[in-house]
Amino acid sequence: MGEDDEVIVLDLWNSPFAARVRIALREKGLEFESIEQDLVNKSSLLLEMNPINKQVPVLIHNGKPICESTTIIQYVDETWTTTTPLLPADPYQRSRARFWADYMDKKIYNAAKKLWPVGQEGATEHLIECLKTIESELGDKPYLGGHAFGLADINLVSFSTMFYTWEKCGNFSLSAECPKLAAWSSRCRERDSVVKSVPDPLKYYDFLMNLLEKKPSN
Ligand code: GS8
Repeated sequence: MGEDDEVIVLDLWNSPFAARVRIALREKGLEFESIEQDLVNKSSLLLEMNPINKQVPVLIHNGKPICESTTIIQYVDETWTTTTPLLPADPYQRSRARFWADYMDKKIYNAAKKLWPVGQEGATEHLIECLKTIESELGDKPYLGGHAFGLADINLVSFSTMFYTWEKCGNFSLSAECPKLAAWSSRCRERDSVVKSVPDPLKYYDFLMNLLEKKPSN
């Protein structure tokens, strides 16, 4: 990173998508400024930097905005190449990393969203089925990409802040259903980049319960 590089994250402590960006930057050993956003009253900076989606996270690198967490991680990897690759070099393995990174959003996140405020019919079973698919892809590898922690791991470990909430709302045990995935989560959560970036699962659970209590039911 050049001395003049300015790296800013339009951030939100409880956003798993923003956590991904914090993890990627920390894996690269980069210094960055985090600017916490208010999603109820969106800042003019957020609206200017992400006018299409108006969402966090946004990475602002030397004044240029990059949006969408998975795109940001890939940008970070392609921009700061000297340390800790986040994607494999081989094109086929890169495509697999991207496939699994996408699976976390399309399948896991969408399945988990159905657990609250009131669990929908079959929501827990569907989420467990999706988690088992990852369990099987993981097999006996330490990380989804093999020996190196990378893009697909980042996209899933960002959700680990919600694992306890999923277990409580879905009434299941991750370690009983998917022991390899639970062990993978503990392994990832020993990494400094993850410890510093992913909020404590109990804190996330309390935050969500408070939010749901305040929301009128309809
Ligand atoms: C999702 C970002 C997102 O949902 C990504 O970056 O990967 N696909 C995107 N951000 C939420 C906060 S996290 O729940 C957000 O900014 N919501 C505000 C809004 O949609 O208005």
